[in-house]
Amino acid sequence: MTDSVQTTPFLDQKPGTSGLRKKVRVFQQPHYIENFVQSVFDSLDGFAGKTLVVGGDGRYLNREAIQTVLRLAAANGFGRVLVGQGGILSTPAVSHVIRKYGAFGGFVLSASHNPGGPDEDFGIKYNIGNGGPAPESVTDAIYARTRAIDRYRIATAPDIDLDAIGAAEVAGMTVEVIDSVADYAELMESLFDFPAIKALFADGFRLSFDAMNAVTGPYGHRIFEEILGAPAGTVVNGTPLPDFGHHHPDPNLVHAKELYDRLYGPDAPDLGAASDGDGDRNLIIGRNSYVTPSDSLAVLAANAHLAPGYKDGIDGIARSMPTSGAADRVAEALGLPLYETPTGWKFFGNLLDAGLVTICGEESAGTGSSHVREKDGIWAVLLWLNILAVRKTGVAEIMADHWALYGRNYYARHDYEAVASDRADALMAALRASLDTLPGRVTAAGTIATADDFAYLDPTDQSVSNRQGVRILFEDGSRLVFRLSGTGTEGATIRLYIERYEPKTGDLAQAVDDALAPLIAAAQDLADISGHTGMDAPTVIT
Ligand code: VG1
Ligand code: CO
Repeated sequence: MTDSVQTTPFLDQKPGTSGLRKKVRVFQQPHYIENFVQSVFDSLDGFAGKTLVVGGDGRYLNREAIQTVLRLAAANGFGRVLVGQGGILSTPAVSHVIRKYGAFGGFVLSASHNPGGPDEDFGIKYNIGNGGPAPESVTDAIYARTRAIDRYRIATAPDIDLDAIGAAEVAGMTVEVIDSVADYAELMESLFDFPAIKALFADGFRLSFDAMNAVTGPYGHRIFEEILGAPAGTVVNGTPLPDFGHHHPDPNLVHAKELYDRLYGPDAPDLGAASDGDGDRNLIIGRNSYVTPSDSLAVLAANAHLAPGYKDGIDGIARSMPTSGAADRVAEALGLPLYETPTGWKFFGNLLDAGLVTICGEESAGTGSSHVREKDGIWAVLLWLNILAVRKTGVAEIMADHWALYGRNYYARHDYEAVASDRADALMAALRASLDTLPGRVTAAGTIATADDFAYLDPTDQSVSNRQGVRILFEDGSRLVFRLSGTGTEGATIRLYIERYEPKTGDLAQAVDDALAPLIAAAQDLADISGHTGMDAPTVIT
């Protein structure tokens, strides 16, 4: 039986950088999830009888939200839904399953790296038929619909058993509960030299992979330990927990500190890696050798041809605007196009679909390729493993070689979290108002060459995205970028991205803090960060 339920709009259902993210208690309001999911369906055409994919990162509310999505999908006329066992599917796995089974689209239930639990965060993201996040045209339509919605359609049906693999039924619609890992593991095996990586582990190579009590636990256990033969214990924190064990599942130097200490401690493993809540991010640390995500993107692009899936080379590279220019140097050397997009994976989808690029990345620990339409944490670790297996050398040596060839982009990101929204807006407004006066100004870090608010013209559909971050470019190629986060759920987060290029003939072994100190001082001066925020230091440095 299907009911049409009357409802009234919630005015705060605006998707951000990556879907709708709010506190769990916001999502728990009656009609809240239903309104959003119905608004997604109301913004789409032609899905009657088609397949939908649903999965999440296992956080608090995941199972309940999945049952709700199933009832709405049935009432709205979908023919079939594929759901990960236990409600578990990583973001890249959802992307792959959509593509592999020709689904109409899918929902990822996750707030990614944000904490989980009854007092923490939840999220819903809709992906389209190419497997990637809905583009802005779709998220804008969804938001408009959430502000006008007056009814939703929902089936009356009991919960299905999410743990039992196999077919079930919700009000006449087929639901197939699928193995969360199998399709994805098969894809990885098609891209990488598994025998070579197996031999690496058999030789005693040690990986420590921190799944952060989040979605990549089952993927890591199956792929690294069961299939590739890494010893038990390679994967730590490998069981997805609804509250991620009270941690932030954010693979950075603050929240993955234990991993960092292990890699910089005595008897360190050869490679340390971690992924986030929904499995799309990756952190890479060699023995005594942290790799910035921007550098990791450059190294993966430069060495991708060593993996079977990329043996004929890559077509191009895309990076988000705040990501360092390290990948640009690789693109230039390889004679490949380099695209600079706004922050968020949704901007890579068109470039990948058009075959303009093969590898994409963001400074926020996201790298991926044309194999799916999301960033992919396990994929990045496997590509590193494949490269290490072929080059038969360590991470630190690979980095030193890379910088000796291309020069080094010293880089850091400073986050000022939980700033009152009006204060953060005032800082950005003042910066934007000063843009015209900046060129020619002399600072602690040298003279400013240009300053602008980044705008992106999508070369495939000519769509324009404005106000994507303030860029201040210095005469020596150094750069400061300021933007506000679009994924937080409390106040505002100011992100300051700092970059300085050192040519290969320069000093490639400086401490990052020292290399960036003059730029950090200039940023303070130009934006009056402490004056606006009342904070004298960032809350997180990555
Ligand atoms: C952040 C990152 C961005 C990333 C986004 C989603 O967005 O900066 O690079 O694409 O999170 O990642 P923002 O707007 O807070 O800066 V995830 O792993 O949360 O899906
Ligand atoms: Co994520």
